[in-house]
Amino acid sequence: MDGAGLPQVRSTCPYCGVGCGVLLRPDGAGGLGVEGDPAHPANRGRLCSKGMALGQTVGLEERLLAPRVDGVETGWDTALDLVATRFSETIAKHGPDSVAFYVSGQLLTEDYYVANKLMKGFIGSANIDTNSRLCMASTVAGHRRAFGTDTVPGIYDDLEEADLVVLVGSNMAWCHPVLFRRLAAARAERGTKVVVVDPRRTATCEIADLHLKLRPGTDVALFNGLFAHLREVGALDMRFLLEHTTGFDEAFRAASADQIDATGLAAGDVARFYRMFAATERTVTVFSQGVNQSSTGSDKVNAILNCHLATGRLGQPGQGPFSVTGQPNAMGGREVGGLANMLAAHLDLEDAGHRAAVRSFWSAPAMAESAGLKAVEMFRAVGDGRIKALWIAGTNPAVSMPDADAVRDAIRGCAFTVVSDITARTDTARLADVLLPATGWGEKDGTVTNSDRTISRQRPALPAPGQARHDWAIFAEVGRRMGWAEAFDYRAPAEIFREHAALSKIAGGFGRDFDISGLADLSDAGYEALEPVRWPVSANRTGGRFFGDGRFFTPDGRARLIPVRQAAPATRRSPRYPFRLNTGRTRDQWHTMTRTGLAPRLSRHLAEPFLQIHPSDAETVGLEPAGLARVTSPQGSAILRVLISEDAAIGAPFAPMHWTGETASAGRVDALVAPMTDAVSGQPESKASAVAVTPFEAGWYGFAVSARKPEADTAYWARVRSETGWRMELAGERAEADWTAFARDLFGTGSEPQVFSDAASGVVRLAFTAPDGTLDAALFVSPEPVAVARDHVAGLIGQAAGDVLAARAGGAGFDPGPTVCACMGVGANTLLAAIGTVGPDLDRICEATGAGLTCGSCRPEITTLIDRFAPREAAE
Ligand SMILES: Nc1nc2c(c(=O)[nH]1)N[C@H]1C(S)=C(S)[C@@H](COP(=O)(O)OP(=O)(O)OC[C@H]3O[C@@H](n4cnc5c(=O)[nH]c(N)nc54)[C@H](O)[C@@H]3O)O[C@H]1N2
Ligand SMILES: Nc1nc2c(c(=O)[nH]1)N[C@H]1C(S)=C(S)[C@@H](COP(=O)(O)OP(=O)(O)OC[C@H]3O[C@@H](n4cnc5c(=O)[nH]c(N)nc54)[C@H](O)[C@@H]3O)O[C@H]1N2
Ligand code: SF4
Ligand SMILES: [Mo]
Repeated sequence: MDGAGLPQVRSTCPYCGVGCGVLLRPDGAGGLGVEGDPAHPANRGRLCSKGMALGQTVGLEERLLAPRVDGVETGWDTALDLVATRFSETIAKHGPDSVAFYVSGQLLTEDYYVANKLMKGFIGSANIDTNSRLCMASTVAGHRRAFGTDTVPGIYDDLEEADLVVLVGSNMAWCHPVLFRRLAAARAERGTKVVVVDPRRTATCEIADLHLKLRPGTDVALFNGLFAHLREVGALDMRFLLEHTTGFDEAFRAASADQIDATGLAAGDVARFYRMFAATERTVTVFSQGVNQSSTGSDKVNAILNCHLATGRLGQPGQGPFSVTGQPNAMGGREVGGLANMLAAHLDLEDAGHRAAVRSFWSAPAMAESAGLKAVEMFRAVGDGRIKALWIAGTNPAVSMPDADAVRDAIRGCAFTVVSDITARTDTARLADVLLPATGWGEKDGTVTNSDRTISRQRPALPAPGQARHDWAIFAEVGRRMGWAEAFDYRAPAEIFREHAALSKIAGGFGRDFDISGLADLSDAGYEALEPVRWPVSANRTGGRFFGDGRFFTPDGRARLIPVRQAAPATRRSPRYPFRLNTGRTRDQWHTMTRTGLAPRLSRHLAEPFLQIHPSDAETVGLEPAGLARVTSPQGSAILRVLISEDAAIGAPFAPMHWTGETASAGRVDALVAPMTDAVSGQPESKASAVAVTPFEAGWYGFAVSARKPEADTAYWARVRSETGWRMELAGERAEADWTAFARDLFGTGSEPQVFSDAASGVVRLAFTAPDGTLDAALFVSPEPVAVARDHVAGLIGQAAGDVLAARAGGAGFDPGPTVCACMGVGANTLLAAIGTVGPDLDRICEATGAGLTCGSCRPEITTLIDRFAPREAAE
């Protein structure tokens, strides 16, 4: 209880794999106060901008509140009967492999466990795959090849105890911000050296002693070169290699056959990195999607693991390879075996003994015997009719899968599609035959596992809205209706958790890593009160690091070094498609924006789909700053705002993955991504598609603000929320003949606007006022990219309409510029002004402006502004 007497609920942030603890304080009217939990070991009270804004995302405006069949609201009985009947009929007629589930690392462990059990033990197919295939599959494959199991050896504290941290293909400053702050703090304290390996310069480079801007897809060459260097300088741990590993000779031979030139890096930089690595016992190598999302992702992982095994650097404080997971429950999904090629509890689907043990534990009538279809293959099978009934839960594949237009068409063409989501307004939900309303974060009740194996509770602080039900309850009810009443007779998540924990004892018995049997007898009250706990939790041991004892989960107990060779990305460039498109994340949006998009303050930072492109590339293809680019690939096309920046790699522009058909006209970058996958893991290559870039020749540009959601039908538009309603960027090929008619359509109004029109410049401005004289909507049109102070104009909605049409619209007030600090709404111009007055001191600038003091996620960007714009002599 807090001072106000309202109950305070301890829960976990639903976004990234850092897994920060949060304290929730419901206000009794549907709202939620959110702060960091000082007692949670992952964040110790810190939160990033996304966590801080969680309270702005729990409103019910966009929520799906009742089941729908063919777009018509219905009761649960009708919807679930239909789902059970259609799945049963399809299986009876075409066999178990004619149906599939596509689920998500954002489901809770209990949800995931039930879905996996239903498919693998009862339907009798392994056609359950997950968006983790797009995310962690290469790491899973690499871990299993080297360790025998999918085991993350280290813990977060290692980042603070290391003397060298190498970040490979990880933009930690934006994607794991709280972990980044922990690392930055440790570095300030003990002088940790940081190396970033990324083809582009990111905010993460702010704390880098060395940034290796390697050519895309050449990490294997870099780490193979390191392996060879380690031997050359005598940095190998011969005892560890002899006693605890196999495969050295072959792996070393493969490594020495590679040429470091492939990376395109300066020899001096490479030598410096190799010297640092060789000399530093306490080294942690963090890796993320720049490694995983590659046609050689598994080999990249093993190239990194080889170097740690060769030096014996793992399982000790401050040492080890460290895969940081993306989604809040990526790890939990792996633990329940949610991938099509895994069983439950880190057991192997291909092992008959493991299968038999799980079959008997579940009393399963029809165990899957072999691996099911991995995501890319699965949607191909949906497209060609082999899969006839599909259930998608907690993910938005029409946006996030490679070759997204083809995936969208496949889902649309599927004979029967079920989608469980919290909203109907997603590109995927729009294609569903049956739409099921799930409870969302803040309402859900269960567990998640973060990147360092810590299991934490998500606890409900809000009631389930409308008819929404928990995902586990929906899967279980369908299981019961398909005829397996006893096996799916769950009444509470604690029961499911206990079963999951009991099953892991079998895994422990087989000598596997994932054993939480110590939690199998947890009472309901114990589950309710469960504190964050790191697995394993068994009679033998709790938490800690793996492999410190040199024992691995392979048949001979030794780790394997894996021979890997550098290979170019699978998608080939050509004169027609000369660029490599890199894709990924921005600081304040989460994936397809269904939740972060609800928080106006998160939409102020990078509020449009963009193409970050190097000045030399921009010049080659004739792009203008702030203009628009058309990007095409053999798969599809997109129109993106041009952001010219030396941070981008030459030849490899970058675009965010967040924009959808709901938020932009042509911003879905996965429409461009080729469905090429890693041969070992099946993970798609999301970061190296061959594309062409040309200017989009806009006849006009527009900017709109509105109290209500505007609807456009122009070649380019992108729409986000503002504190007062909505704002939208627009462009079209040819100017409209009648801007008043256009604006009325845009804003859905019949009323008469005030119009300012300047024939000489082609500038047109229209303003609609509400009956009380306040500004309702406004549109700014110009033949050039529109220059107005956007935040200022958005702020005029609901105010006296006054000067919005004045010649220098927005010029009246100071333009704070694009938002840098989302928590306090501090813009770049405000920060530049502060740099001018207080000098190039980060803390003083933060004090002066209020930026960077709340969650700190923007501190790397403020440092960049200081580096670039502070007067040189003052900066010394
Ligand atoms: N703000 C925010 N945070 C998130 C998410 C989000 O949507 N928004 N999503 C979460 C999820 S699910 C995930 S998986 C993580 C992802 O976290 P990250 O992996 O850190 O994020 P990405 O932006 O996908 O990609 C990381 C970097 O890989 C680089 N890269 C591209 N190609 C190569 C290459 O060939 N080699 C190397 N070394 N690097 C390369 C890119 O330039 C990019 O900077 O983030 C999690 N956190
Ligand atoms: N080009 C490119 N593509 C990528 C990536 C990339 O870097 N580049 N990254 C890939 C990676 S790593 C990932 S993880 C994926 C992420 O891609 P997705 O998983 O497709 O993205 P999300 O927006 O997180 O989708 C989650 C969906 O679940 C819904 N939802 C939220 N909470 C709940 C709940 O409790 N229950 C249910 N049933 N639904 C819920 C949300 O409204 C949303 O529609 O994208 C992948 N695609
Ligand atoms: S770092 Fe941010 S997004 Fe990730 S769990 Fe923590 S608060 Fe949530
Ligand atoms: Mo991910």
